[in-house]
Amino acid sequence: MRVLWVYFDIGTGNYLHYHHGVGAIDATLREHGHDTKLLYFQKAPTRALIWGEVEIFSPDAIFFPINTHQWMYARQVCDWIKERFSILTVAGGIHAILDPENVIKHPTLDAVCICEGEYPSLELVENLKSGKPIWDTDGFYFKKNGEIVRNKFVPLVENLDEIPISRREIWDMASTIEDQDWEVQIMGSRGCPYKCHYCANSGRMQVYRGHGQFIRQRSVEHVLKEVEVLSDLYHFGRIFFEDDVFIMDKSWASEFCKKYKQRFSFPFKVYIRVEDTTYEALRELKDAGCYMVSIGVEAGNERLRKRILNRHMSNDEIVRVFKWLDELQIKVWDFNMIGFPEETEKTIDDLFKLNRTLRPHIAQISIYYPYPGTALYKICEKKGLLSKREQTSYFEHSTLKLPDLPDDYIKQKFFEFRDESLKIRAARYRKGHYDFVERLEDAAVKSSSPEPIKRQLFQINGLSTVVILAHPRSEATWQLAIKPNTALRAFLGMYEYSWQWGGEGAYFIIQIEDESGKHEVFRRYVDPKNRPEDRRWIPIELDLTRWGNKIVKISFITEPGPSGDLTGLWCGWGATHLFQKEA
Ligand code: B12
Ligand code: SF4
Repeated sequence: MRVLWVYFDIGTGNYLHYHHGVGAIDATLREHGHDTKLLYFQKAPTRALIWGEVEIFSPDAIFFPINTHQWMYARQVCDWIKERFSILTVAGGIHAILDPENVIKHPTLDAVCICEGEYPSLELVENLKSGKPIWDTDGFYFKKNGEIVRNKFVPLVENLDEIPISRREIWDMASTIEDQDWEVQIMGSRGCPYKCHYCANSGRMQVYRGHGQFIRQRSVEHVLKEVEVLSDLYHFGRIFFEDDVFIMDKSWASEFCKKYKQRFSFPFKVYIRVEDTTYEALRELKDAGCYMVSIGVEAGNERLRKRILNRHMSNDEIVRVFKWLDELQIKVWDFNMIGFPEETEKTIDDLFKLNRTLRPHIAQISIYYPYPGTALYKICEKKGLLSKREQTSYFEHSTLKLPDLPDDYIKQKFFEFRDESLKIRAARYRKGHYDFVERLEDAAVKSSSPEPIKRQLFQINGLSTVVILAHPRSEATWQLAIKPNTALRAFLGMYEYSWQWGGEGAYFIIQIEDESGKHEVFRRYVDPKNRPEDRRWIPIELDLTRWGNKIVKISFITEPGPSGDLTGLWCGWGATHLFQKEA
């Protein structure tokens, strides 16, 4: 049988992503000889494209893995398919599990998988193949002659090692890995012991009750086998173990660390939860090659965190774990959210403050999105806070009607937090005795571009740093006392967007104004679109000794190239700082 996967990954940062659920079901189907293909969309497709693909592959069933954000795209594509074909349309995934009654109501959808999909999908496809009726396949709700048929829930897969390791054939893995900065993702477990009110896992725990063990872990050997299989097939440099909480079972984590480091040297990252984390567990992770952990901070206000989010860790506990991570030199990526019910200006402020204390390497912010089937969704519903708006990601707008916090305010705080996170990062990587990127607020700025001068994370040839983003024409000026023996260092770069389109490069200019007037001390034309040698970080160093012990105005100026075309000139002043040379 032929199964066509249609997977939407729209509004999720423009990086290609792998999906473990699809991988696991796909490996199960392939093991039984079924033919599969993936249509992967980062932009909404057109009807003509969908029709063309369906005609070419001629599937027997079309499978939609859906989360809440992507359900709107799946619905649309389902409608288009049914305009022309009578192929079985099936939805599954977290949104289908948490809200099956609403999902199955969609007129052009034939079936919804209400549980883990490996065995039910196999049975469905085998039934199709043998020509048996499909309507009594367990694990699904069906629409049969306009009536909804609700079949039994299939117990959770008891032994995860039974699920074949996916070779990820339907994915364009080479591009996905490169897009993910040479990282592959693996999951060693299912389930989470916590019950955070906003998280789909807490809803899933309810739905799965009575159907088997919610928390399951693959054997260490099986996970290591997957690393081996993937490293035989693909070229990658790092691994992300995306288990919801990597250190759930300390003896499992310890055994994993010991065995992993004997066989592999890929640096890796994991999610951890503050309460489960001990110094010893972190030390073992570090020793095995863990270079980064992700931690949910989510709220800075302890009361809000406990009452609304059902997260019971204290700020002190969070600070303690961050200290350990600093000591062990493990980087941290923390997750934060704003826009909860009962959120106030003060609780948002608390989140900023806590992050300033924690100094994560990356601080991610999103706007709370109520997922059907979760405890917090029900609270929002009860309080009348839900709007009918759907959003394609949680980086857009609040979908709640919060009486005290207008959407515009939340959005403004969202952007402020993003800038704050870059400031924290710039401070962490502070260079020299005066770092201009960190001290951007001290500058007088002028810009004729609609994009203001601001901090931005630039990645060029895999090396990322926070820059002062300065679309031409722009000028940022600092008034400073220059210490004796000072030099200025910077890395100039134009973002990879500017390599393909837009204007013909830009001038990076440094000007110093002293009592005798203005002096242009540096000018460099950078044109990555036409000059491949400019597709890199360009290091510069200037001797400022002649201004030692003087107060000067130092300006970083960007101007368009000779054509005067201002489009797409993403100019970045990276790691721009003053330092004292050896005497
Ligand atoms: C790894 C992960 C990612 C990865 C991989 C994406 C993915 N969709 O799997 C990345 C980093 C890319 C990611 C991105 C996002 N994620 Co995410 N992610 C997870 C995480 C931690 C694990 C998912 C996982 O692999 N689980 C294990 C697999 C085996 O389970 P599964 O995917 O549910 O699949 C099983 C069943 O659902 C079913 N099934 C799944 N699909 C189908 C399809 C058919 C046809 C059938 C029959 C069955 C079926 O069978 C599968 C096997 O048993 C979960 C939390 C969690 N524990 O689930 C959040 C989670 C899925 N993410 C979430 C969100 C919000 C996002 C983003 C929207 C965030 C954003 N950037 O805007 C994007 C969306 C990306 C996308 N297009 O799906 C939410 C989704 C909530 C919701 N109700 O929609 C979750 C649940 C976390 C949360 N906040 O509660 N995520
Ligand atoms: S700890 Fe993480 S995965 Fe577990 S319920 Fe909370 S948010 Fe979800």
